[in-house]
Amino acid sequence: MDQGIARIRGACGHDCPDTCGWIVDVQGEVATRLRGDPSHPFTRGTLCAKVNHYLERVYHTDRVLHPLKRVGPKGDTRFVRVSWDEALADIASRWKAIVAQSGAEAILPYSSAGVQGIIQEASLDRRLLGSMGCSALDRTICGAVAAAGLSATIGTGSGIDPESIVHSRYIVLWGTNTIVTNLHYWPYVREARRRGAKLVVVDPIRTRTAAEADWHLAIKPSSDAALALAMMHVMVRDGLVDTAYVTQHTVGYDALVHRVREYSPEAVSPLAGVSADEIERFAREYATTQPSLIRPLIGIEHHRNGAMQFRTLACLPALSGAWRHRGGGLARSTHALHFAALAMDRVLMPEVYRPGVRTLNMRDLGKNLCDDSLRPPVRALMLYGSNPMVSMPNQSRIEKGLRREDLFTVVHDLFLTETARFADYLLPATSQIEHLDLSPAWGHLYLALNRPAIPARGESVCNTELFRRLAAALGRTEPWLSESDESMIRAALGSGHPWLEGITYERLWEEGHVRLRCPDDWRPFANGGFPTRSGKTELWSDALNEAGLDPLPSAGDIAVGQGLQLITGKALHFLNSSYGHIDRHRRGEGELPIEIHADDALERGLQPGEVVRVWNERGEVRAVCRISDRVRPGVAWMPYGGLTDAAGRRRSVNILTAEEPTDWGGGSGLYDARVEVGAVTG
Ligand SMILES: Nc1nc2c(c(=O)[nH]1)N[C@H]1C(S)=C(S)[C@@H](COP(=O)(O)OP(=O)(O)OC[C@H]3O[C@@H](n4cnc5c(=O)[nH]c(N)nc54)[C@H](O)[C@@H]3O)O[C@H]1N2
Ligand SMILES: Nc1nc2c(c(=O)[nH]1)N[C@H]1C(S)=C(S)[C@@H](COP(=O)(O)OP(=O)(O)OC[C@H]3O[C@@H](n4cnc5c(=O)[nH]c(N)nc54)[C@H](O)[C@@H]3O)O[C@H]1N2
Ligand SMILES: [Mo]
Repeated sequence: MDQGIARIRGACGHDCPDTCGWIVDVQGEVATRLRGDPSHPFTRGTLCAKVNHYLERVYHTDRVLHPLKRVGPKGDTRFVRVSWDEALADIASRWKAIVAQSGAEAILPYSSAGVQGIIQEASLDRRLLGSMGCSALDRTICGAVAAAGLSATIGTGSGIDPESIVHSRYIVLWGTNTIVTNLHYWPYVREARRRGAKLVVVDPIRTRTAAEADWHLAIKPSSDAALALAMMHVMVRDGLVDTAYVTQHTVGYDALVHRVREYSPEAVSPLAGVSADEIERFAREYATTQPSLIRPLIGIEHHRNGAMQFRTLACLPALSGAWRHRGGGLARSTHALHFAALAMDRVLMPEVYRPGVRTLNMRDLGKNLCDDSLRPPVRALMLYGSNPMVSMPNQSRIEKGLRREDLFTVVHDLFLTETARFADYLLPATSQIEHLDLSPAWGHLYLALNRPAIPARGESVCNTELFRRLAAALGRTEPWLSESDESMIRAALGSGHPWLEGITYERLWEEGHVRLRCPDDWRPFANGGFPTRSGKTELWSDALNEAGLDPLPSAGDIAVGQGLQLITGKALHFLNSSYGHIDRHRRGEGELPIEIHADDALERGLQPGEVVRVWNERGEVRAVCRISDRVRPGVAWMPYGGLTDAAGRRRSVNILTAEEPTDWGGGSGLYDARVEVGAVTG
């Protein structure tokens, strides 16, 4: 060890499946280096285009380091520095007045996964705001629809251990851009290919990942369920179904057989935009090359038929019998596996929440803020770990709502985000190297302890400390509102779950990360045992039937409409909206582009490199036109996460998206937006 340098293990807190282990070098109280932990099996000593520069974020001159109070009109960003005591006292008295006049439901907490970890993401905030009886927030913008869809079929949103992909022989990355969004999984895919696996990518865009595949199926957006039904059609017709598995471990097979009759490859080909021959081949290869693995992540849930798409995909591994084999089946988020092992109720304490409060969906922020008929109206917002002005649909309506002079908005963040510009109080938040957290992952089974490496910068506080302070300012004295961070983490680890055996706070403190004690060769559904009502894969679902939904898999509501269908997927240099204000990352992405097919450009008379208008009934952005065969005719691609358009205006791509509920599970049909593209005139 070098003289005077302490090396502290931690874990990335971003909303990303990889949850990398990192090592921070600290001299005195200054972090001098942050690198991927070479001993972390998933991280393997490397980070990513974003987090390689994490210390620039920590020490950025734009960091908010003191509580700020608005002095100008909303959105003018004129703030003055105030003390924590002053800010807390004023917030407490404003909230008390609102509660007295309109009831606590007039206060809406608003947070997402800006920091991921069991205490900083959700703990004392839930206890305090839940026990006050504030409105509840339905946090379904990411993962909830996928989980709801999969659960309808297999009872869970997760599947096998993603690492067992190395044993797969046929891998389908289905609507996920692994190299951009899940980079540390790529070496596992490569290893499987080295051992002979074939890689298929199903994605309307020829992403970086699709370009690396053995076979790219450039499907039409939201037609995945139709494609899967056609695959099942072929499997049933050609006797490629694992009948023993289906008989023992599924319900509703006969009804499914009846259903898939109408989904012949010829019938589905025009819907999915791939040829009947390709569908035949895909079905045959998928069914006969075992172990076969389907790997979706989030992309396909951002459609109106998102849940049905996931539900339908989840039928395939039962028909193929892929669950039997190591490396076969379906692998999605591992969060549910971590959360099943940890004693989360001890952290969240749902028993203290006031029952019967209303729930508002996070997708509808703009709508709710502008809704005069809402009783009580939203009079106060407590925002943290989310930047809805950029990340939620219908940016213009959100802005209109946030501009309301009668709305009292408190934002807790590290930066003056697009949302924080409209705050009445902006409170400084710590970065991940300044606070403690326990970090489960949604892309693997390593649980990490994130140790603080440096003291909190300026007067910033972590989320848990913020809510301890708010509770005290409100005069609340219950001990569970001031529980320490360490105590909550120890409580979560103390579940007695077999997968946590031997995983103690002390061990995590020393080692940084430990793999959950998932059995070797874990094949959760090799012998059935699905956590569904019937204990089987539910090809027919009574639960959906009772909810008035189609009990069988179907193509769902495939997006159609005028103009181009706009997919706004994740960008390499941004993490959702984070890093959008940092020059290095903006340069990395360049000016906001729109990629369209040559046919669509020709029809509109557009040239490559030209700045064009992209618009619909909700708004307009300017973007640099890229003409590319990475997209199919009728589909346009723009990266999500940037803060400005190509004319330098504060407009994100979400000015073009609508608050559009999906079939079930919440969420929003973000990728169903329709746009027109044209020359800038005048
Ligand atoms: N660099 C970077 N990494 C990130 C993030 C980031 O912002 N930047 N964000 C993180 C977060 S929060 C998440 S949720 C994950 C998301 O990880 P992914 O799910 O991998 O990411 P997305 O870009 O949402 O969508 C993946 C792909 O789905 C495709 N797609 C869209 N519609 C359809 C469809 O109907 N059918 C099919 N088959 N494909 C479709 C898109 O073209 C896109 O390439 O990434 C995480 N990682
Ligand atoms: N058009 C389009 N829209 C999308 C998507 C898309 O693909 N296309 N993806 C959707 C998805 S999958 C997701 S997950 C959402 C993400 O949407 P958001 O959850 O809003 O994500 P971010 O924009 O990264 O905002 C996170 C904020 O948390 C702050 N933060 C970080 N750490 C802390 C902390 O410790 N404490 C506090 N208080 N704040 C902290 C960051 O500075 C940042 O401002 O976007 C969704 N919106
Ligand atoms: Mo997400």
